[in-house]
Amino acid sequence: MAACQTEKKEINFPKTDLANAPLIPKPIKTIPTGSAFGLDASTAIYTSITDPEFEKVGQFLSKSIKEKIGLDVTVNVSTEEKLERLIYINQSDSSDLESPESYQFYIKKDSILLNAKTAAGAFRGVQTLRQLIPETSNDTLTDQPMWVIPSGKIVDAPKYGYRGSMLDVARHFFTVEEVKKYIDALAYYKFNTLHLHLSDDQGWRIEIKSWPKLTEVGSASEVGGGEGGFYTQEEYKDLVTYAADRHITIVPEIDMPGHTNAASLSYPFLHYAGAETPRVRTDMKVGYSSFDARKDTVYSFLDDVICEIAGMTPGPYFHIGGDESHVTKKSDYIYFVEKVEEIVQKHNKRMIGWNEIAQAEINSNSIAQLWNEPENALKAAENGSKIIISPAKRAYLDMQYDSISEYGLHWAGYIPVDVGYKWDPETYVEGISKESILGIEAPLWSETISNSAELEYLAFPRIIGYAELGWSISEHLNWEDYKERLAAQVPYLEAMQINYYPTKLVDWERE
Ligand code: TNX
Repeated sequence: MAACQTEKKEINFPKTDLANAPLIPKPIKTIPTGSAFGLDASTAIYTSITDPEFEKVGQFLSKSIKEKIGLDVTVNVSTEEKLERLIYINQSDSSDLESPESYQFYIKKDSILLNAKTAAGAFRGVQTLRQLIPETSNDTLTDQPMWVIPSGKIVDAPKYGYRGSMLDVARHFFTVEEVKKYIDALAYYKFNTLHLHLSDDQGWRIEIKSWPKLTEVGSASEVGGGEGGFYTQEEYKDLVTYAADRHITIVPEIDMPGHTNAASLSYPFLHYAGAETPRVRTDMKVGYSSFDARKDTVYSFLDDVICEIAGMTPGPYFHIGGDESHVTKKSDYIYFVEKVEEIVQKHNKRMIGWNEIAQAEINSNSIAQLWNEPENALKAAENGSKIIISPAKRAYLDMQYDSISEYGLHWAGYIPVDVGYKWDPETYVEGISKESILGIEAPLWSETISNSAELEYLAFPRIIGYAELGWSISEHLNWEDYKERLAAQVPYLEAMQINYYPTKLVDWERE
């Protein structure tokens, strides 16, 4: 060291407690060491370069830091002269990292080490770090502003490999920008799946090149009489990529054989004799439409539709709906589900359907999504299928908070924020073992909502609780502790301009 170069000064950090950081979802283990890492203009991010996806995670972190506190932090730039502190995102083969989404943090005075096996794990870890960065800097510790991050170790992994939300873009259409905004918030709370309900009686929302009338005719309506809309294939692919950049898988759903009025209106040969005659529908009724399960042409049509959508969907799943086919004869329904399952598999996707599909002899590789009475899901689980837990009484984001809630329905009851949180998917459905559960999903049906502000009013804050139910171990699910951490989400929600229902059950940390 040159004689007149001053020695690095010790920074006198205030005492910190990593264990009390308001992280959601709560990590498996946090071991505080009482000191801190000072994020400042002399900090740089480095990542493993063995996998280019790790560098992308580093870029995501850098962009998030810039957005949150306005600080520029370089990624994998080695010429940084004044570099004093570093954040290293490391691809690690450590056997402590059990699942692909596991991660570990070692936060020390001069370095933050984030270990993960996969870029998805690193990305989940980065969300934890985003939550640890304070909104305001401490300007007295050194001669430049410093954002104080509590030191210690974090060991974390998700409880379930499937943690999702569903958005109904059929009852009301939501634009690409609106869906992206929702994806951003899902990513922040470590969700890994967005299920898009792309078709229903009131509208068909995805361009199918071989059957153009689906959108020419079937997309121009929605509940309440609005103009509807649809995603072109380019727009859908853009959404898939945007989600993938956040390690979120898109699950496309074409709901059938019921909920198909818009499709049958576009192509009348699809219509089933026992169903109501197709016409433009803008009401909220369910259970009156159906495809004709006994016509070969219906299956050629579906082969094209599933082929085109599967071709744009890198994720492993295709959701066939299958709910509320009240006018389809049971034998026709069963025949239909079994035929469509073959088509889905032919296009190399794993079938998901609402729990009614278990009336058919479905393959054990197919997945049933539980939403109402459990008998069908229990039958599916007995036959070896995995189950997605979405009970309407607990996990439906479109249920009103209370009797004076502005938006939403209440056929499954009211779901105040605490009721939405106080249950455990692992034990909620008697008879479904832990091993059978693929994960949890919170659906948002859109009969009563038509833009981001309304979507957010129903989704937030409840979706944040479902993030924790899907990720954190059962021992950590505790409303009293959670509601304190939830209150601390306000700066994030406000910065992102996310509308939320300010329930009186939570003492919100507002200015
Ligand atoms: C039931 S849940 C439905 C939807 C409605 C929703 C409204 C399910 C599989 N089907 O068609 O939009 O209730 O809450």
